[in-house]
Amino acid sequence: MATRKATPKSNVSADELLSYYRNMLLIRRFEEKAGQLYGMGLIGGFCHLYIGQEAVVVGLEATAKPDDKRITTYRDHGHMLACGMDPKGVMAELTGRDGGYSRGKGGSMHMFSKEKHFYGGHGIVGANVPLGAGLAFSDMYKDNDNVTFTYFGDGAANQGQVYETYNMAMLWSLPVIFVIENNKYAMGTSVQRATKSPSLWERGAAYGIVGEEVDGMDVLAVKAAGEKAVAHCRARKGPYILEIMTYRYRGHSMSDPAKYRTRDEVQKMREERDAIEHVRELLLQGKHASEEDLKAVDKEIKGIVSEAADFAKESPEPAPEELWTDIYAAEVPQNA
Ligand SMILES: Cc1ncc(C[n+]2csc(CCOP(=O)(O)OP(=O)(O)O)c2C)c(N)n1
Ligand SMILES: [Mg+2]
Repeated sequence: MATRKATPKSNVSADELLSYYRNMLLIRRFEEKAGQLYGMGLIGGFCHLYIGQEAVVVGLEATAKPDDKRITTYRDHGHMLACGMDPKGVMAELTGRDGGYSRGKGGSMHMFSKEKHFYGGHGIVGANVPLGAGLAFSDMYKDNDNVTFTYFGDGAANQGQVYETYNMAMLWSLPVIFVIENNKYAMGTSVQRATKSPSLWERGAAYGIVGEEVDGMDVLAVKAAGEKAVAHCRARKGPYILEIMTYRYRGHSMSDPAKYRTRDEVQKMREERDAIEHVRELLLQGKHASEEDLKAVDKEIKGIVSEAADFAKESPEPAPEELWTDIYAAEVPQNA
């Protein structure tokens, strides 16, 4: 692994650095386990793994306060874990069990947590972008200082509804951070094959929205950029775009022939730019943690993930009557 210097932009304590390591490792191990359960036939339907992209959500969550809102696409397990949702409930939803966040009826792409202000999990590419602006609109309306993190991919960034949303978000000065997770591919289509204007964040300029490109394999760079974006939105200066350059190591979903990129390309990223290895090196080089400390973290994470998998296997399937629940709202909230 090539050695990289610590990012000078962000001053973080040893405890913070260790917590990023832990949170990124939780996502990675959770996703590896989800991949295994899928292979065993315990997870049905779609399953899009986040392996490789962990620094994006962990870096941004480090800048959030609990009341901030988050909304994302179908590649969503990492976002749920990073905002503090219970790994057991997420894994049980993946296996379609009653103990899951949507009582086993939603699966990988459809989980929500009111408590953690996590608004999904959306299978329709781009559709969550206007919804994210709507969440931010509610906070503007209530006159609080919350922000909404609205995550979407490089592929989604070519959709028309994204630009309609940019226009309205800037017009109303909404406190929304548009987070483009540019992992270089939309299914099997590379960014270069999809557009002649590959700098996705710069498109905000057409609407007067500021933004920047960020190294998404460096959690400290993500955090530093996130802090700027959050401060901008909390100060009611309007939306902000973060185009975070990242990479997914696994296929688009579990059924991906992977013919659109070489093994060497993936291997090179893993070996030279892995975000977890980066933080591991910073911790060891800075003597913030010893090999033993990190082993203890690995062990703790393994325990959490295997407990989640056991829970997911043991939880019963939802009862047939559940088919008729959670379709329409039982009550319409008046002052939520
Ligand atoms: C409106 C719509 N069109 C097409 C699809 C099929 N589809 C699912 S994911 C995807 C690629 C999106 O890529 P990107 O936005 O880069 O996100 P990533 O998967 O890389 O995280 C496509 C075309 C869909 N779900 N919704
Ligand atoms: Mg993509």
